[in-house]
Amino acid sequence: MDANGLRRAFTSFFADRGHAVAPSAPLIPHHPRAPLFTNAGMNQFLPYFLGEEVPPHARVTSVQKCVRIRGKHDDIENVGRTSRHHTFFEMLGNWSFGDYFKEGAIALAWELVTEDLGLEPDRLWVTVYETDDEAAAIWRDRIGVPAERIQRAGVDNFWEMGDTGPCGPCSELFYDRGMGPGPGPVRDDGERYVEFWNLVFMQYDRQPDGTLLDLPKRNVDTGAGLERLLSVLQGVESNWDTDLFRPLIAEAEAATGHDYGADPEVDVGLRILADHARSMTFLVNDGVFPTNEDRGYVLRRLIRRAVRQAYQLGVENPITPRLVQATIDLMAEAYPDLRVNQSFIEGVVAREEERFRSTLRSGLSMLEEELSAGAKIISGPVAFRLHDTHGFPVELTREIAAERHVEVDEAGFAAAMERQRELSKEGGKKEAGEQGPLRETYRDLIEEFGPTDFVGYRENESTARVLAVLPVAGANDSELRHVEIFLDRTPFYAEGGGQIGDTGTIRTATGMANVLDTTAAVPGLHRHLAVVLEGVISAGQVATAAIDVDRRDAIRRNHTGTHLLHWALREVLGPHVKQAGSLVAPDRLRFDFSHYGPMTSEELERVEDLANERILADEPVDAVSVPRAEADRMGAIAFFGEKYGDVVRVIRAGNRSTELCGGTHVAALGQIGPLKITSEGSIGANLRRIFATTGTATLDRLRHDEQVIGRAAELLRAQPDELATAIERRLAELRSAQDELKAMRQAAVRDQARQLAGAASADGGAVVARRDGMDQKQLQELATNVRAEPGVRVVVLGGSPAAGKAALVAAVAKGTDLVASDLIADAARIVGGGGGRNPDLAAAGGNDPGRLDEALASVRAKLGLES
Ligand code: ALA
Repeated sequence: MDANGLRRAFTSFFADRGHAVAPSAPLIPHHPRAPLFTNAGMNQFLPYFLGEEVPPHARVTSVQKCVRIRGKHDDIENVGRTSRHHTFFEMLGNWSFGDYFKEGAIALAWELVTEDLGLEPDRLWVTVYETDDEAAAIWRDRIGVPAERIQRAGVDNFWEMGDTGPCGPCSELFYDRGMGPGPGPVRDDGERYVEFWNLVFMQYDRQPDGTLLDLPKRNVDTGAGLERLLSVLQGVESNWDTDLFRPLIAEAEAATGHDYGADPEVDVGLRILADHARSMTFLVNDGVFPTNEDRGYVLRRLIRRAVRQAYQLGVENPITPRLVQATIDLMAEAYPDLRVNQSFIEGVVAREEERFRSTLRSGLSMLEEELSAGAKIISGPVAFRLHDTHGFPVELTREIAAERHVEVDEAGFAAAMERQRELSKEGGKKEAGEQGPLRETYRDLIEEFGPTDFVGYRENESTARVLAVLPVAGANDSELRHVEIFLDRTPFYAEGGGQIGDTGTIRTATGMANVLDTTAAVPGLHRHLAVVLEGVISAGQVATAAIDVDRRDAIRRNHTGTHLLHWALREVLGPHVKQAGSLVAPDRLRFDFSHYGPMTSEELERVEDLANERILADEPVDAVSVPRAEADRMGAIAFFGEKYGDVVRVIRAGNRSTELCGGTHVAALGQIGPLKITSEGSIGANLRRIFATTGTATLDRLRHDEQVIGRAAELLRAQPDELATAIERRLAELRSAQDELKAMRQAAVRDQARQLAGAASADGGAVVARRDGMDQKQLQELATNVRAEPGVRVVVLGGSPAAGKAALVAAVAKGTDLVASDLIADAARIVGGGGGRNPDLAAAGGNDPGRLDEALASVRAKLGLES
């Protein structure tokens, strides 16, 4: 059985037993309590476990792509060194949300592995949580597993998604690869027993303070590692020998020129290349870019780690693109979107490799120098320089050092980073806000009344019932008029999918409130953030809820405009353009997307033209709700990072743009009005941001620009069309006036210089004079001009450039034995200052201009002149 066969066998087994088949969720999870990357099949079902949403099916199965780097489950250090750890892997799973529990889960798993997959029962071992007598009894009495092959363990048999969140005792299935009697999985620390399936009895929600709360229901969450199960079924020693890895290892062999199996250390490197090839490919495909933060940093570290492995195996040429290509060849059948994004993914990794390769060699030799000089520890500044100048993620430095049993001075590194952060004043700006504990009340509301009925696609004003009025979290007594209002039905759109929330009013027989914003308190529950302006509003009342229609219309124009823009960008730049975020507000729209360089002005114009062509064609916009698979057939684009259910809403904005979207839209494209891009720029590596306007906002902008141009033209007394010529003319005039002024000033200085020099012959070539109102620079210019006159040996000028300031300058001609700085040293002290050390041309300043004459007299005395 190959990988495709196993994926199919698993999901159809469960589908035949009443499970809905869910597609793999993206690697970027959606729920606020989810980990950084999707680390298990259960992540996408968090709202069902936590009781925030009612699951559409009580039984589900899926094949989920997972990444385990960072967070509670992080396997990167083990990759390549064991037969079974990967940064990217696929998890086969089945779920029960309050349906079957321990007995059902255990019976299903046993049936699948022993009957459908044909594993010999004699080779199977199971473990249960140390106190879980119930599970142990089911295995023994109901299934018939001999008691000696049921073992108990502590933390290893208690699975948790992260430091907080859903968790519960679990029972694991193991396959014995060995011969003869053995100690069993709990006592064996080698690789004899392959743990291939984990059945979690999900009952608790771990709180930040460590306590366990009961989940609303008792659930089942299972996960079988596709790669591990495959290695068992294919009768091979390790995951690396399955059909999921052999072709990748072969590619790594071809690229490095090393044979797999010849040298254990080289093998580790080849396996790391095969492993990282998969994780980088899938991460970029799901919208992650190499950057210095969060997910982007993890990706950067993966790519750089792979490049460094390749480099040490002697590879001088780019390797990541060919590894990505091999991965896609292998995985595209199961994940067809990889093929669509192939050239984009290759481009992203190639550019990251190129960036790193340019400094890799110098960085490695710097590190090598430290290590071979016998360093016991890599100092903080060295680790920092490797990071900052050579692009070595500190984890990489740590790994290379650890290979030589050397540590990194973590505190020193952190301090150096901190200093840099302070310097670039970036500190404190980042870090997402703490997600406060979910308020029980919201859950109760959903439980009692079900999700809010959103009627805003059709209605602007609706009659509704007030379900609850709560004080805004954190409001004090004097602000009690700030409330959160919950209705059974509402025309107010709750902020989501980039579209901002509606504003408007809610009235009842006894009061009126202004709605300032609408958000989802928990998914599906519309929260109207309002201020009560008249009387009171209380639960149970009938209310009239009315949105601000003009504002919503503007939002509609921008939202449909965003879809057209997305479509046009893909037409002009290519299908690698993926939405990475958007903001749909009444006055403008913002669209962030993946693309590797600035757009040219031709590209921007082309995008605008395409979008406006569609707008002028005035094609209708419609929304249909269809099963996800049907939406895929329609070619609908799903927004990156969004979560969608089984039935999705597809917006067809005219005949070209088809996207999944829950937002509000115009009825026909013509209603959007003129669409204009107002700016395009970078917001990170391979990430661009566009601002644009539609409808009257475009008109407002046009008027504003007209006014600015009109005012400028008026000032220049030109017609707007001749503005550029008029400005050029004025600039030329200005330049020639400046040249003239400069020439005149120079002539005046030369004149003054000649006058001053005239007196010099009487004083044996020395000039000492006072000139007020000139700054230091002008005094210097005058002094050098005087020095240039025939017969002048030395010039000392003093003056007060401004109130409270004194300036002195000395210039000495070549061939005299006078030293300019010495000449004015005493004088400078007299005016309360000091000055430069230059022997030919020295300047000094002070702040006691009242003693300037005295200071100049001291210079005369020094030169032996009469005062
Ligand atoms: N969520 C469980 C795991 O990842 C099944 O092992």
